[in-house]
Amino acid sequence: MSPTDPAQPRHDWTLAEVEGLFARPFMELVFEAASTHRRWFDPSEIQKAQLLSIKTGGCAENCGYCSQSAHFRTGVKAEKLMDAEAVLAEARAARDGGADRFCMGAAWRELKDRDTPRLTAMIAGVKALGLETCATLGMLTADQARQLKAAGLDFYNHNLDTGPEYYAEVVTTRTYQDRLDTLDHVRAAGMKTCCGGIVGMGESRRDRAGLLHALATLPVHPDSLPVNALAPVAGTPLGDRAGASPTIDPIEFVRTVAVARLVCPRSVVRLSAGRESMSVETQALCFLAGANSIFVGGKLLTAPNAGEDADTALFAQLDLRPMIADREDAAA
Ligand code: SAM
Ligand code: DTB
Ligand code: SF4
Repeated sequence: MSPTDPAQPRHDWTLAEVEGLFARPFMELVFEAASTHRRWFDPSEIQKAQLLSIKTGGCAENCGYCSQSAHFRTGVKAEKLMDAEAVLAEARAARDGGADRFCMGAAWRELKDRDTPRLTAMIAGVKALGLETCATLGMLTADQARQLKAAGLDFYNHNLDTGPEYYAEVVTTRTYQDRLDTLDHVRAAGMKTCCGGIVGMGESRRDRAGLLHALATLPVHPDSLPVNALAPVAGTPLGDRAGASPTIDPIEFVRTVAVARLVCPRSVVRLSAGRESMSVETQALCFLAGANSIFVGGKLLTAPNAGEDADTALFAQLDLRPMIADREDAAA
């Protein structure tokens, strides 16, 4: 196909165009997103990824949603970086439970060089188990990114979180450009990117469009695109403001997934945080609108997740099958 083929992903979206997609009649939007989804993916296949918090709490950043920031009293205790052996035991259990990708998350502002050898050992060990490897460790230098890639890291997660105009309402200890710089280093090292954001933080639809516009105009679209619904955490600024109620209208959430599918047609779009409190019907609409990945297991990093039994029932009810990672591609 030629680079100008209209079926090919575009990188020249304007914010007005993305806002225009959000404003489409809902039925048209979902139909178009479902049609695009079928062009690139089998709509019955859903990827299963599993998370592990390898270093919990005590983070220097002040992300207003996060249970692990040292700036807020949330009841999450700061812990040390886990040993590689303990991480590998969890990875083996995740693989045996049906996960395909294992994502190691650390509550760090940035990776410190003194921790890199322990990380590279973990990554090599998880890779040797036959899992796709992913990590989310905060900011990386170009050299650190190369070291992680050499150890066998397939994906790096680093979210833009929200649109550029709303960003300073969410976090002030780093800039949008800091995030973009780390994503540049990840791509330059030859790793795939996992990059998305959170909805339900009090942002406007324009901010949600701003997030998806930022993702769709990256030099390379994210390989994985997580769409999180704010999981409100008491003691954080955004959690306290939200209270215990759901923070985003389910139909607006589905719209966000549909627009993500349309502007980043080849990305694997993941229903991430907040899925636990979504009905089967909302999840089904999300899968119809182009979501094709979930986090499995009873826990995300610190927040609860829909457990194995609920997801086995979900897959059976909706006739879904696990997506099998392309091993050769993952190893490339
Ligand atoms: N410290 C690293 C960082 O921020 O990049 C890695 C871990 S961080 C917890 C990974 C992502 O999880 C965040 O960028 C955010 O998008 C998402 N996240 C964290 N807490 C959340 C919450 N309470 N609700 C929804 N998403 C959340
Ligand atoms: C992403 O976008 N969502 C995941 C993963 N990337 C690292 C994390 C969700 C965290 C939810 C809150 C918690 O477990 O503390
Ligand atoms: Fe730290 Fe990541 Fe939480 Fe922000 S989201 S406070 S960087 S762990």
